[in-house]
Amino acid sequence: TIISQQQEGVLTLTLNRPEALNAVTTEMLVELGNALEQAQDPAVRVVVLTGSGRAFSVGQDLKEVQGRNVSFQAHLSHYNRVIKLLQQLEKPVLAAVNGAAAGAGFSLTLACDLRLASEKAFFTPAFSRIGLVPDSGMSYFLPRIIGWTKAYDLMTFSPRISGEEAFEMGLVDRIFPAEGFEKDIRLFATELAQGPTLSFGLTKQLLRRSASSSLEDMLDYEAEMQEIAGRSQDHAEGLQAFLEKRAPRFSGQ
Ligand code: LHQ
Repeated sequence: TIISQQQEGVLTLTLNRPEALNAVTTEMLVELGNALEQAQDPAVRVVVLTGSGRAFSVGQDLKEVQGRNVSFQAHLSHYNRVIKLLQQLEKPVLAAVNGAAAGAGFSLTLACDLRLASEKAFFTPAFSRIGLVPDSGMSYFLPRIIGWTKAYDLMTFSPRISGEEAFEMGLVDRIFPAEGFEKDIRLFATELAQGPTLSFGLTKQLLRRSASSSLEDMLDYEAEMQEIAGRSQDHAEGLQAFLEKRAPRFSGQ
């Protein structure tokens, strides 16, 4: 249910149940979690999460849980493992949103570092429409990305948000034409993978800490991270390339 492909430092993980609009099953979550654990390999410098067919993912496969007296807490532990792995990866994680992202499918995109959307993408929280509350990190990420009130509004009324609207509210970072979307994502990701990915990873750690820290703490933590970045090969190369007026060749180390 997950296709994993690695090329030029980019690991692409594709949610692959196109006949079910990539509705999420337990099997898919276990496979995705395992693939994300493998993505810790330093040869992987960027991770792309996308969906096959016309949707990104419509969230939990409601047929899998319907009529079964599931423990929501137990079931969500599978989602939560994936959300934590996406956040903990010390490298850029890109959501390439090719179509519908609903419910926990929407949440998955929020745990990624950037959302790159096709013109055909749309987002809908969906939870409130079936009497549930947001899960899989949505209540954490959404207010931090678009602000408290807007997040409350979306999570309560659950409208369909087009890629364009999502872009305007800062939920989507780039929009690409539907035609050639895969190629555009590949180019974007490959270029990013040639960047100073160690510094990207440290920056991600800073942002994570920033979500619940004081200025004092952040100043100390920035200095700590800069101590690491400042001793990296990429910093030495970046500095030298700047002085020699040429393009840097970063290794991610
Ligand atoms: C689906 C689904 C789906 C099964 C479309 N499941 N079949 C965690 C813990 C435990 C339990 C519960 O959940 C969670 C986390 C969650 O993710 S809860 C939220 C689950 N997701 C939703 O509620 C979204 C439901 N889907 C929709 O609102 C629409 O399908 C959207 C807006 C995503 C797409 O609309 P359309 O493009 O108009 O497509 P459609 O509605 O016609 O759907 C196509 C087919 O896919 C249809 O089946 P059919 O047999 O009529 O062709 C849908 O029933 C099926 N489908 N989502 N989540």
